[in-house]
Amino acid sequence: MDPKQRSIDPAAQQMLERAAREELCVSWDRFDAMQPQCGFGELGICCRNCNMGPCRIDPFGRGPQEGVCGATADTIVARNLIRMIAGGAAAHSDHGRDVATTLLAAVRHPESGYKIADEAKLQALAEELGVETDGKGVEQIAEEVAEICLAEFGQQEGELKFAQRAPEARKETWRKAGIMPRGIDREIVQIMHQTHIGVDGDYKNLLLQGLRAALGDGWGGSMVATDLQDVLFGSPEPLQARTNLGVMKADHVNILVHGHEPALSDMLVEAAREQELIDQAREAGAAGIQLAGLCCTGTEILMRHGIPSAGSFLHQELAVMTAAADAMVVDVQCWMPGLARLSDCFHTRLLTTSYKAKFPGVEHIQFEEEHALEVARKIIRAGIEAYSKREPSRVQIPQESIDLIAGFTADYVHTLLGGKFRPSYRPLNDAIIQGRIRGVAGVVGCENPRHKQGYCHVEMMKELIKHDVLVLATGCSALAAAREGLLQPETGRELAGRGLAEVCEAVGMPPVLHVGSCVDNSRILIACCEVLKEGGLGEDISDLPVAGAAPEWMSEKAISIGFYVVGSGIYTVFGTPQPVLGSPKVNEWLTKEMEQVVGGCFDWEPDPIKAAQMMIEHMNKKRKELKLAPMMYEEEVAAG
Ligand code: SF4
Ligand code: MSK
Repeated sequence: MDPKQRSIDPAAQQMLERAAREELCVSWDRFDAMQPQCGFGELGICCRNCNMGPCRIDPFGRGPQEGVCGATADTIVARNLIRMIAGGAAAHSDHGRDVATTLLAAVRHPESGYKIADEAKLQALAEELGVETDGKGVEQIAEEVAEICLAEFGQQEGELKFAQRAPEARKETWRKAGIMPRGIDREIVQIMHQTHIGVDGDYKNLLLQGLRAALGDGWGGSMVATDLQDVLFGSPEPLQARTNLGVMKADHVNILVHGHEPALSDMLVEAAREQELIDQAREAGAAGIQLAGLCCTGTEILMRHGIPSAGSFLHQELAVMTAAADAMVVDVQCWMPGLARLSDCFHTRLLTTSYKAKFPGVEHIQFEEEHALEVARKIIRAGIEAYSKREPSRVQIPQESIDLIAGFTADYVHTLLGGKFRPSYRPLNDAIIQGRIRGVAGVVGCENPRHKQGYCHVEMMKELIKHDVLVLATGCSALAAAREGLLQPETGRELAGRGLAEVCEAVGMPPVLHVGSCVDNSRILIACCEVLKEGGLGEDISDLPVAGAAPEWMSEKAISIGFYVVGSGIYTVFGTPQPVLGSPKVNEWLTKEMEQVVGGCFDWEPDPIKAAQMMIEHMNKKRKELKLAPMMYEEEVAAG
């Protein structure tokens, strides 16, 4: 296929041309080879939950309508879906647990090299969690906070501490629906139990448990991850960085760090700056060490240290194909097993580091928090060794790279809008109330070779900002926006509607704010809470003119995020449908009836412009319900 049909990014297109020329296989090729994909799987109507099966329901009504046990399409679809939620919530939340154990390692093992970077955030968190701080040192407070957070994961009964941050009205909704989350471990175990052969056959009951587990992720595991990462590695503040494959340097040792958890990547930042290692790189003939990120672990070090990002999910194989990636270090989530074979075609040393994420034949350097800095040094040395095996004649690094601003947290927005001396969300609320800003959209999630890479993210965001919608982006979505210049104040403002552009200009921000990695979608929930606290826009998140979208989603984590966002009362549009169309009843519940339960629901729309219009329509409806002023420049917007 023409590379231009596969990605909107010229750098990706160049690498795809190379792949075709050199007959290298990447995810897009494997996607094509997989066609036609299994229709039963797409519709969600195959079941392998016991050995009487596998069973599949005939979607045309001509064959079996029940599995061997008698499970209907509704049961099978709902069971499969909430097992996906369990997978996604587990990934985020286990990440959160790892951060809590890293915080413990930081205080119990000073030799680990970790330091507490944001003591103010630690103090605030301690106060919120009821930790007595008087007379205690930072280490002791951090230890107690980490232990309380760890206990949240296994909490058997009662309400999560972090879920108390939600507005009262929201908590009441959850209690009434029986979906106030307990510890995520319990919620996930319950999903696995409930979906076992011969347990729950009620699709609505199954979906409610899916919601409960997802809420335990968003208001539990992911939120713990975000908060403790800020404590340990520092709360991000807006900074300038660069992204795309062009950040790799032909004359440097290039070390790419890929995955999700900053425990290792943050330490690699420190190690890569050590003079001894830089000298070793120079002795090997390189000009220095270039560290660059991929996916969310890349975003973690981008927004805290300005380390460049080589790209998003679909860039991972393309980065190896530059023939200049000396080491690619992966931790957990979103690294493709296909990297193993591809890196063998080059000199790249692919290194796994987590006991949870290995691959046959791939070199493993075990990451241990207690010796984090030592492990990071070992990885850098591996990259330097690999550099000497590089074949300079094969190196082809695309020139493309672009500046971006990242690091807009819910906390920082206070200062950004209200100023250092009177931090406040008031200016944002006022801009929404007066009709300069129509509403706020969270455009998040992955990439997927099913779509032209980046196209849906970018077109949706352009349509939204044109209609005065402030966009918050995370993960791969934010990186797609960055590659198009949408994270630059000037470029972004040119594309924004007049009302939004005026606000952006007044505070010096782009109309698309990069708020972090996948787990940082929890920051969007907190931002909604802050807007409500500021007043004038209702009592509950479901009152706000806000919407969510995952236009190019692919992972189970995206489904969990979707469910906790909708469960928090936010209308959300997914690009392609979740695998539920095999049950019209489940589909109806997710896209309509769920709104009666939680005040939000899903929609599926592959066309990004239409999807953006659906989100805008939803915001208009909410504005009307709140009796807000008409949009200031509506006629200009309508005239294009
Ligand atoms: Fe078939 Fe029921 Fe077993 Fe699923 S649980 S494989 S539908 S018999
Ligand atoms: S990395 S989960 S592809 S956003 Fe978080 Fe990107 Fe999706 Fe992975």
